[in-house]
Amino acid sequence: MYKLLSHNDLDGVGCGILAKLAFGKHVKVRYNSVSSLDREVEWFFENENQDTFLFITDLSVNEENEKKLDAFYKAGGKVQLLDHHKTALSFNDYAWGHVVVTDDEGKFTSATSLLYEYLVSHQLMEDSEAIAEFVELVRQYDTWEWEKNDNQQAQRLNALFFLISIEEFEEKMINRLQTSEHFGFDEFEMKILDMEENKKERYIRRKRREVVQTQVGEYLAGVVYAESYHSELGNELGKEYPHLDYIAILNIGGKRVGFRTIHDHVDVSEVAGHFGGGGHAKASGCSMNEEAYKKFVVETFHVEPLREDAKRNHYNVKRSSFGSLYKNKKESIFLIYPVNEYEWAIDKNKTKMDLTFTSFDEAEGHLKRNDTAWLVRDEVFVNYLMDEIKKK
Ligand SMILES: [Mn+2]
Repeated sequence: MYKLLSHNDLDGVGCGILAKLAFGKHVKVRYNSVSSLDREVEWFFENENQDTFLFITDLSVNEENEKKLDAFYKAGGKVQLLDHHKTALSFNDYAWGHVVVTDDEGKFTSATSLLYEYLVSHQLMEDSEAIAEFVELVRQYDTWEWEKNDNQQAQRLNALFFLISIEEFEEKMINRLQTSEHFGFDEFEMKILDMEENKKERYIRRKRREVVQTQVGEYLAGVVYAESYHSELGNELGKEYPHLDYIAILNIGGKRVGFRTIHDHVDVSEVAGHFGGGGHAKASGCSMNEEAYKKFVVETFHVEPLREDAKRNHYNVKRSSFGSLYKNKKESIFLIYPVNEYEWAIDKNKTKMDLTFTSFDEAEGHLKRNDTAWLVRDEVFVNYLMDEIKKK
């Protein structure tokens, strides 16, 4: 018998699907949240036949279970942990641990891609084109490579995963992978995926107007409440407000915080680690402990949300040689403009500020971080210019 304990996201369930394809009815699969895995491992030791081969994928265990697993392995037990999270690298110290963040070609791995490689190389499964395509979609989704590659199929696979129950998803995928030459969606799935996409876009548009900005330690965070679409939301908000170091997504009901960043200078697994959580450099999470609750909920509750930059302007646009006009809640007016080819300056209420910047983006970042200003609409800009002309 085999037992697989895996994460309850697409990558984790991808592992369950592979295990069922390989072992059929000889495997029991349980999906877990980050926090429920350790209970399942304890249950395994207390109740399961100790001849069972235990796989743990996409998650890692606490110190106590780490010791138990090692003792189990040393006493002849069969166990294999496969993970791709940076925070789990220390499990490579064990013969039963295999943690790889990037493969030999420098590509980011996922738990599903690691398990596929394991099963094929141990001759527990035959490789197939459809399965390899499915595994690659899961990997691209889990590592965000799909975005760079604009791989909509990977994004849609995850959307489908959230539209139906895990059981239904497993069943559909197992059938498809056993019978099709190539992986794809059927017509009905395509239709509901289109509808889902529109719904998600509206949701994210609304959330863009609910972000509050707060300093947490050395970083400036954007804080938003959301129960759904965490990955896409974190990414969209990060791009909308690039001056923020990361986005903290609060799920009050689940008492969880998710962290996302689009920046290379921030490692959100460290941010989550500070609050007792973990994850990847670009995506991580933690339980909402007292400190996180205070920082992200209590201290931000009365802060007004950020205003979006005006989007449909023709005249007041960013990086314009005529200058770009901003405003903030204190009714201060800011103009960012180039002084020469190498230098950008900011006028605050028509007085030049001391600092200068090497690029527009640097100047704007400074303005948004320190003065929470937004790009105003064309008509405000035009009035501003008329005023200037009148004075002259
Ligand atoms: Mn994963």
